Amino acid sequence: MTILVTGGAGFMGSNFIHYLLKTYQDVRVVNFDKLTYAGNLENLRDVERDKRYSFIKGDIANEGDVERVFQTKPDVVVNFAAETHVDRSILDPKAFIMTDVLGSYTLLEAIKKHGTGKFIQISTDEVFGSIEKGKFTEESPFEPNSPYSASKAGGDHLCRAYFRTYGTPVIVTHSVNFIGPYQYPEKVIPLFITNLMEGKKVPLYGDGLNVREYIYTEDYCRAIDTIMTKGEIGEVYNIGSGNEITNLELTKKILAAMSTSEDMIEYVKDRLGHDRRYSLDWSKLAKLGWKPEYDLDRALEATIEWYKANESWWKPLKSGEYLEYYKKQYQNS
Ligand code: TDX
Repeated sequence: MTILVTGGAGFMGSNFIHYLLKTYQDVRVVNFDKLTYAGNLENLRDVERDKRYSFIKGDIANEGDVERVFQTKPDVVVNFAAETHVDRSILDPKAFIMTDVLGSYTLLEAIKKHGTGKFIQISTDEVFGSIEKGKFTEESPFEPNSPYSASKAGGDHLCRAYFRTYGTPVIVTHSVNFIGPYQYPEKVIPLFITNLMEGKKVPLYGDGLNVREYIYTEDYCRAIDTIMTKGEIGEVYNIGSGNEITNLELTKKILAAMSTSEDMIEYVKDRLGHDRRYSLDWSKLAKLGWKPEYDLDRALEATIEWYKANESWWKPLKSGEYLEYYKKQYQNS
């Protein structure tokens, strides 16, 4: 079986490639990645000589690149390729529209032409907007609030439309926030852990009372595998964990786990359009036999340990383009 993983050099894509190669002997994994700032072949250094693995550089929004990668005749396509950072989408939305909307369209067109067994769209809880109480189900309406979530919503709508119109074998997945190894140090958890390791303060947005739900990388990979093997074409699946926490509580947990004082918190200006809370009902996925195994404390412990052991992975990332981005991000505050 050939599995095409787009965005395989990114955080979740590379975790999923590791998972596939560990779990399945008889598999061929094609990693198709544009290698933007968030794509890093270092994430896959340990598998690059594995005969079951290959890498093709290219952009999901480029028809020629996509045509080339479909010559590998994938049985399954898992679309991890995306621009994902909300704050970057606020500063500069265009890349999000190009990759998350046009990229999804280009892949769907290629599948219309070449066919594949299943196309799994990786998406987010953010497309549903913010919810004060209760949980979003797969039927909740899309109410995106950032250029990032609007772009993801656009890609997801195209998936639905291609299934309805052309019978393209699409499954859309929406997930809560991730926690785990190889996450680029712009997202709150790796940013805070690595800042503290460097003796820097952690910038907490607004009142710190926004709520997020976190799933550990390993649990998430098993969820995608469950959907890949047992999910029904044309369906939508939410992936959650029940691990909900405010940013402030999360920050305090990180500070305590790293034996640092709460003086290291720096309250900064709130994110524009900052969603208050995300929460997903994932009972539909549970019916396929999946459940998460990591609670937040265990996930956090494993993640902090990984960042401590892999300073040589993240240190080089916190330079160059990264510093330019933070200059823009904080220039008016
Ligand atoms: O410096 C920070 N300070 C801070 O308080 C950063 C980067 C974030 N935050 C807050 C904002 C959010 O309430 O922490 C929370 C989490 O922020 P992010 O890690 O940026 O994630 P979020 O905005 O929730 O979006 C994430 O989850 C859904 C991913 O970035 C998306 O790609 C995914 O779809």
